[in-house]
Amino acid sequence: MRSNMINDLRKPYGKHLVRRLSGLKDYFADAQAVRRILSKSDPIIYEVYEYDAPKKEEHLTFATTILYPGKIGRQSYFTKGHFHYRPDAAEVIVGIAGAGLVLLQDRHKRFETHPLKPQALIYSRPGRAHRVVNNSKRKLVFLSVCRADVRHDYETILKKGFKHINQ
Ligand code: S6P
Ligand code: ZN
Repeated sequence: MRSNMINDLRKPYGKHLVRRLSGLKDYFADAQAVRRILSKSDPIIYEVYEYDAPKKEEHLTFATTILYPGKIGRQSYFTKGHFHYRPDAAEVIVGIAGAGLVLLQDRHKRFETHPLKPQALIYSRPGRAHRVVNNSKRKLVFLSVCRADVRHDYETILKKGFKHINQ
């Protein structure tokens, strides 16, 4: 991003990450379905465009995620989901296109779900892990904003799991 303005958040900017099933295989519950799909192809589950902010507390970082529709067994495609290592780092998630769900969970497994759709804003309070699920038939696009010095804790979700939503 060269200027301080983005005209259309649905278009590419910043760092581009592509998350395929092979990188998410341990997150989905149905290992057989994962193996069956991977024997034929390695579908893209989601892509992220992330503003490359200086990793300093005075900066914010933001990212646009495009989460594709699809299923692995009975589970709809979802983002890995993570806690922030800083327990005081909150996040805002805003719907841009399509519809889905935001799952929020704290370290005591207290769990909430919120519908995500264009113009909906979900506040992931400090100490909450967040995962987004695309349970629709269309692309789901959303923006996330948080402080730029956060690091993501994926390990806890991988080991202890998120409450599953099969739909
Ligand atoms: C970052 C924010 C998002 C996610 C992105 C992908 O704090 O929550 O930009 O990184 O939606 O999800 P995940 O769980 O693979 O990082
Ligand atoms: Zn986050």
